[in-house]
Amino acid sequence: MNRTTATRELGQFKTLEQFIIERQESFPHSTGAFSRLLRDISVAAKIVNYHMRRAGLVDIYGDTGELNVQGEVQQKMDALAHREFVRALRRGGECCLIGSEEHAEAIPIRANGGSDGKYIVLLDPLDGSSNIEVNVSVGTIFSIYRMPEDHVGEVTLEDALQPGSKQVGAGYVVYGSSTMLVYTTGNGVNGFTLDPSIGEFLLSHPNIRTPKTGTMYAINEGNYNSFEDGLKKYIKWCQRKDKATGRPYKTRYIGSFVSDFHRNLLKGGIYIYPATASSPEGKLRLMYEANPMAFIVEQAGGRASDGHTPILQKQPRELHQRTPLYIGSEEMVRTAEAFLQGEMDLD
Ligand code: AHM
Ligand code: MG
Repeated sequence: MNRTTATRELGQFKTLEQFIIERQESFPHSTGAFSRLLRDISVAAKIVNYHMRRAGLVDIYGDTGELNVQGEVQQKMDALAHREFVRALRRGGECCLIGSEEHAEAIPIRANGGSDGKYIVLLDPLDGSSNIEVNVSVGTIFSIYRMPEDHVGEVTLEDALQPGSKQVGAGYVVYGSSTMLVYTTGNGVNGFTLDPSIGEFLLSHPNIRTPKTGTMYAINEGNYNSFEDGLKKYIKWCQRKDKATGRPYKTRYIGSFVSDFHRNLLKGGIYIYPATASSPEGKLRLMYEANPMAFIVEQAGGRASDGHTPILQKQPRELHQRTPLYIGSEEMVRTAEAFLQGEMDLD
């Protein structure tokens, strides 16, 4: 794809905005609210990208001296990204409630003129932010729900606690060697690369399909001793030589979920963050990390589970709930599940 795009002129690409409008026109009763919401998100992503590209030159490295709701050190860029996304969504007026990794409570939004938007946005404004100082890719992850039909009164967190299968949109932005926005609305997955010269996201990766299997696994193996037995066996299986399946697989762990996920989505692979001794529920958050990526991966032909239950079927109990996560190429995730459930063993 990149080989051909290199020779294409800018004007031949569809912009994100054009793409969104074309999709919207195929829904005759659409009010355009969802399209405007996506536009608001993309504007915030461009602002965060602008700041990120200058990290090292201005005072945005390092931590704020505060802990976030998870008890983790909040990086200055975490706080900045949170502020920009909340601002853009507030200004846009299509969103009635925001849940963010960087804020303990859900944030209700009262839009211009008092009328509430009808979408709920849950996000990790800057995932993997401890990597910024060393110039490693980081990302934003977002999940979109509609307000429940039967909603009455004030908007509360209860309205957001819907299983991932109810998402109406999800996406991520990876701030890497280029900046890309990848999203789905349940009708395939499309990727857009930011052209910094014209400030537009351009459709560079239409209709992304993830390989059925791959040769890369991503896991923090430093935690090996606290993995459950089935997972230990699966890791050993990945490392064994086998011509037919291309093993031993390669370990590739950036420690930045969006980047690890993005690589696996395009090339095939599995990302695992299991329950460990220090994170007995897993580390990643169900509502704004696992759910949106699970929606995307399934739309691209892949699979996501907590090792037993599909991620999108899990009923959330709280905003910052964690979950073990096995996500990526369908065959690889199924094999890992088979080891966890005792259906496969090392011979
Ligand atoms: P964050 O949301 O606080 O940035 O944490 C999530 C990150 C993921 O991007 C990454 O895959 C994982 O934490 C790495 O964790 P570990 O250092 O335990 O391997
Ligand atoms: Mg995160």
